This record gives sequence, C-alpha cells and structure tokens, in this order.
Amino acid sequence: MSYPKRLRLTYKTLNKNAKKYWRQRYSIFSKYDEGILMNQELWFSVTPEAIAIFIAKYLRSYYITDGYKTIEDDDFTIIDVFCGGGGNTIQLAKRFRNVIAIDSNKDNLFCCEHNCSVYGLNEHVQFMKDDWVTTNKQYFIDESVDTIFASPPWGGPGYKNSEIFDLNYLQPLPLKELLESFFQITYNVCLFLPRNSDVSQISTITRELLGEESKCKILYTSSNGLLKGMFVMFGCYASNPN
Ligand code: MGP
Repeated sequence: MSYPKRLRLTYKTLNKNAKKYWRQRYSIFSKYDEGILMNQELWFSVTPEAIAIFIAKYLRSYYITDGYKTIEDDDFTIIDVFCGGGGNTIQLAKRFRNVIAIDSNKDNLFCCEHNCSVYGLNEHVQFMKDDWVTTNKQYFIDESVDTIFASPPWGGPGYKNSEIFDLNYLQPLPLKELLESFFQITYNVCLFLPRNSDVSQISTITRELLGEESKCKILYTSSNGLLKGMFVMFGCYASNPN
C-alpha cells in the first residue's frame, strides 16, 4: 500500500523547523523503520516513546478502590483526547483494554490508526474523528470513561519562546476550560504539558475548579536525559497509589 508523501516525510522533505526531530525519530517511535507515518505537525508533537511508556505504566499502576472499579478491570476505559500520531495511544493500548483515541484532524487520526497497527495494537482502540470542543460529552459519560489523558497542542515549537508558558494559550481551549470540559466526564485526568508551564497557574486553576483543599500532582519527564514535558494529574492520580 502506498501512502501520501505528506505522511512519509524524510529529512529532505521535513519543514526547516522540524528537521531537528529527524535524529530523534527512534526515540519518538522505536519501530520507526517499520512504516511509521507522521505529517509535519506530528514530527514535533508526538510524545517520545520512553515518556509515553512511563505515563501509561504510571496510570496502570494505580488502583481505584473503595467501591470503585480497579484500574485492572477489563472494562476500564481511557480516552486519549488529542491522540495525534498515536505515541500515547500505543502505550495506553498496550496496558488498557479499552482506549478511545480522538483527533479532529483526519491525517492525524489516520496516522494514529496506522501507527497503532505497526505496533499490533489497533484492536484495543476505538478511533474517533471529532473536535473535543463540540463533541457530545454525554457519549463519554454513557461509556463510563474512567480516565482522560490529553496531550493538547501547545501551539508549535514556539512554546519555548517565553520563559514561562501561559496555559491560556493551550489549544483548542485554555487550561481552565479544558479541565472543566474533562471534569464533566471524570476527575481522573492526566495531561502532558510544556516543561515551562506556569505551575502557579495550574495550582490556582486546580483550587478554583476543585476547591481550596484540592491537589494535583506534577512530574517533570525527560527522554535521553533531556527535559521534555510536564505530566499533570488530577483525581485519583493526585493521591498516592494504595
Ligand atoms: P521540543 O521542545 O520542540 O523539542 O519538543 P526539544 O528537542 O526538546 O527541543 P530543544 O530545542 O529544547 O532541544 C519536545 C517534545 O515536546 C516533543 O517531542 C513532544 O513530545 C512535545 N511537544 C512539543 N510541541 C511543540 C508540542 C505540541 O504542540 N503539542 C504536544 N502535545 N506536544 C508537544
């Protein structure tokens, strides 16, 4: 099967600002040579594999007890809201039986499904082309979604231009509104955010949305010894595992 050139980029055809990611290709997808597809945007936005593995293992290690399902129940359902090229979806699908991968961009979703199949994992994943802002949240409430994972667009590599990243510039919604939309479905929310995200903003928003005493948990994550992003957790993930 042949795929469009825009999804089979090479060092030569990558945009100037994305060329530096070419040498990171095996840290993005260890199976890169087995036919991974990415468009220009995905080259700089897919979570490096080591971090995606860490996040998925971390979520897997949690138990929700006291009358709730355990995370190991077969019907545990997790959504990857902005699935992009599938870096996170793949690692979640390795560890959870029901993964819903959502993206509003048709090329991203195509790459995600294709890349999941490269890893032999697309059977565990329901792929949905949908825009999170307008999607019918009731569907996910009815599906009893247990956890939401999201690595939203940070607005491209320019996120590093300011010392502190203002989370009002997250796309498609500022952090507060994004979290409000997630909390309609579940409080068990995990985000992958820029490493220079404004931590005091996260703290203020957490208290505004969940109450003065509420907490979230933040872990800085690196790949090959280099800091790449911030893993921010709410709900059951903000407390210690049992
Ligand atoms: P980076 O900071 O652009 O690269 O992206 P690098 O090599 O750390 O930059 P350097 O100049 O500091 O050396 C690092 C990682 O951040 C990427 O691999 C993605 O996982 C993530 N990332 C970067 N961007 C611009 C985005 C984005 O817009 N959305 C999401 N979800 N992740 C991103």
